[in-house]
Amino acid sequence: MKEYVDLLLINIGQLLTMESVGPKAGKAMQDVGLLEDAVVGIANRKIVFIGERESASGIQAGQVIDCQGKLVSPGLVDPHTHVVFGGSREHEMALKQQGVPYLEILQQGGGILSTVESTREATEDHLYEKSRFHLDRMLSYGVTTVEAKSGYGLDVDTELKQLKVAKRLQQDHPIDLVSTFLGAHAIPHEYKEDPQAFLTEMINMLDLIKKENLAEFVDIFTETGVFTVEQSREYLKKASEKGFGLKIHADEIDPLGGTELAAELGAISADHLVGASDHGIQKLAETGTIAVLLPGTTFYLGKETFARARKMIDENVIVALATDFNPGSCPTENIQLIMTFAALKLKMTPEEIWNAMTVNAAYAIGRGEQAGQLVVGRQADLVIWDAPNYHYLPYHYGVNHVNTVIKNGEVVSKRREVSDTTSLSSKS
Ligand code: IZC
Ligand code: ZN
Repeated sequence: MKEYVDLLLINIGQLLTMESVGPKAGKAMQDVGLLEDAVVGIANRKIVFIGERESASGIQAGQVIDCQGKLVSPGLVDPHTHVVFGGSREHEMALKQQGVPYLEILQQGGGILSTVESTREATEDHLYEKSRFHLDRMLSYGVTTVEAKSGYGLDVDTELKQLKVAKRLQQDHPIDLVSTFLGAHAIPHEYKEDPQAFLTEMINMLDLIKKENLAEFVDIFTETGVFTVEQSREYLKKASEKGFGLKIHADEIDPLGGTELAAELGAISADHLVGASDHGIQKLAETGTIAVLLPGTTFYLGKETFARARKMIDENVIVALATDFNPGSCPTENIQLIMTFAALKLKMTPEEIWNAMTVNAAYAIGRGEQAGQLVVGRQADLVIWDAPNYHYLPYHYGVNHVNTVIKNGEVVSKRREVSDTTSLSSKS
C-alpha cells in the first residue's frame, strides 16, 4: 500500500469491482465484485488500492472525493458504435412511421447510403469535430472505452478518412477508442451490379489499414440484400489471414446464419443476434465468441422480438451490451437507456447488465485486460453515480445518473456537487 496517492475516493456506498480472470458466462454474470463502504486510491493514473473504509487511514492524498454513500463502478465500455459519420437521418422518421422497413429504405438508396453521401461530402476536420461532440456526450454518460466502426465511405478515400478521424480521437479524446473497419457495410450504388468487385476493393485496403494501424477488427453486415453468408465467410477469412480480429453484424433482421459463421471463424464477437438460431447460440457457447446485444436498435426499429438473452445466458454464452450508436437504427449515446431495455426487453438481471457493459464489453473489443474492472494496477477509469445502489440505474430510466467520470485517474466530467442520494431509495 502507498502512503501517498493523487486521488482518494472515500465513503463509497457500493463499489462494483467487477473483478474477473476473464469474460463471464452464465451464473458467473451474477457476480459484480461488490464491496460496501469502500475506498479507492489512485496514483500515477492507476488504481493503487481498494479496500474498506479503515484502509485509507494514514494515507495522504492530493485530492479527496467524498462519495457520500454513492455507487461507484468501472467506466462503462461501449463495444459497438458507428460514432464517426456525416449528417443525420431524421427525415426517415416519417417513413418509419408509415411502416417502411429499414432494409427497404436502404434498397431505395436511403438509410446507410444516405449517411454515406453525407460522410463522403464531409471534410476530415468536420467529421472529427462532429465525432468529438458525440464522444463528449458518451463520456458524460459514463463511457470511458468505445469501439468505433467505419463503413460510411464505401470507397477507399472516405473509409480512410473515417479511420483517420477515429485514430486522431484516440490520441486526443479522454475516451479510449478501438477501431473497426466496416468497409463491407452496404453495397455502394456504383457497385450495385457487382458486389464481389466491391468486396475485392475493400479487401485490397486491408494491407494499408494494417500498415497505418488504422483498425484492429474487420466487420461485415451479413444481411438480406447486403452481404450473404458465403460472401461474408470469404471476406472475413481474408481479413483473418491478414491478422485482423473479426466481428459480424449477424442475424440483426433476418436469420441468415451469421451467428454460426462468427463461431465457425472464431470471431471475437457476433453482434445483434435477434434472429440467432438455437444451433447458433450453442456454437457461441462452445467457441467463446461474445454475443454483443443491441436492444436499443431493436426498440428503434419497432420490432416486437428481441434477442434471446435469457437463453444465451442459460446456455453459457458470454453476453455483452452496447448502444450501436448510429444515425439510422439507434441514434442515442445514452448507454444507461440501454440498461433499461436490457432489463425490460432482454430480461437481464442488474448484475448481468453491469457485467455486460464492463468486463464482457471490454473483452468483446480486445480490452479485457485494460478496462471494465476495478483492480489494483489497472488504469483508473471510474464513474461515481448519483445512485444509492446498482439496481437503481436500469430502473430509473431515460436520464443521466452520472455524477463524476474519472478517466486515467483524472476527473474528466462532473455534474455537480455530490448530494445525498441515499434518500432516493429505502435500500441504501
Ligand atoms: O447507419 O443504419 N444496422 N448498420 C447495420 C446500421 C444499422 C447503421 C445504420
Ligand atoms: Zn452496428
